[in-house]
Amino acid sequence: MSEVVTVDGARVGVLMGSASDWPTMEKCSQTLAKLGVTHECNVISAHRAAKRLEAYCADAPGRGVQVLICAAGGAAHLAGVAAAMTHIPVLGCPMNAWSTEGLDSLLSMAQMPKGIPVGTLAVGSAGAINAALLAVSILSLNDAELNDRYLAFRAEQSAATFELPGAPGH
Ligand code: RP5
Repeated sequence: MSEVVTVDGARVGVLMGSASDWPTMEKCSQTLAKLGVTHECNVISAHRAAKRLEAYCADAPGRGVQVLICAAGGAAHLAGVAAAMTHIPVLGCPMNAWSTEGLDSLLSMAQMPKGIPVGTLAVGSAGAINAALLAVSILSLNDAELNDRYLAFRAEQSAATFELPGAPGH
């Protein structure tokens, strides 16, 4: 499917450079869903579908999308190009694609020249999940119910207990 998929009421747009990024970015989508954030997911490569990316970035904020999460690997330009084409916050998820364990993607996103920011997360699953949480944190600033859900999530995480079989006191 090459058409852009839009979701009514989506507040976050998750973009990937390739469908091969989905196994990692599915964790981002699952985290957004867990916190009740309506979102949409699309593969729109900055390199292979530049005009579609431009159209998406022009259209999404007007539909209510408030944060973009962009995942890409290799020479990962997706987040930077998206950030150049829209003023809404862009979070970058570097993928561990085919070489350098994702360092190439990390630097491509983190080393944006001044003027066009990309909030870059960690390589791989940790960054994918944290991008969702950071998007939730941003949206929570103007959404009391979402803020409550986010605080509950953090409290639950803090309360988690850890079994260490054989360790003193466990
Ligand atoms: C990037 O190249 C994608 O974001 C992906 O991480 C990587 C490999 O893409 P495929 O060759 O698997 O399509 O553009």
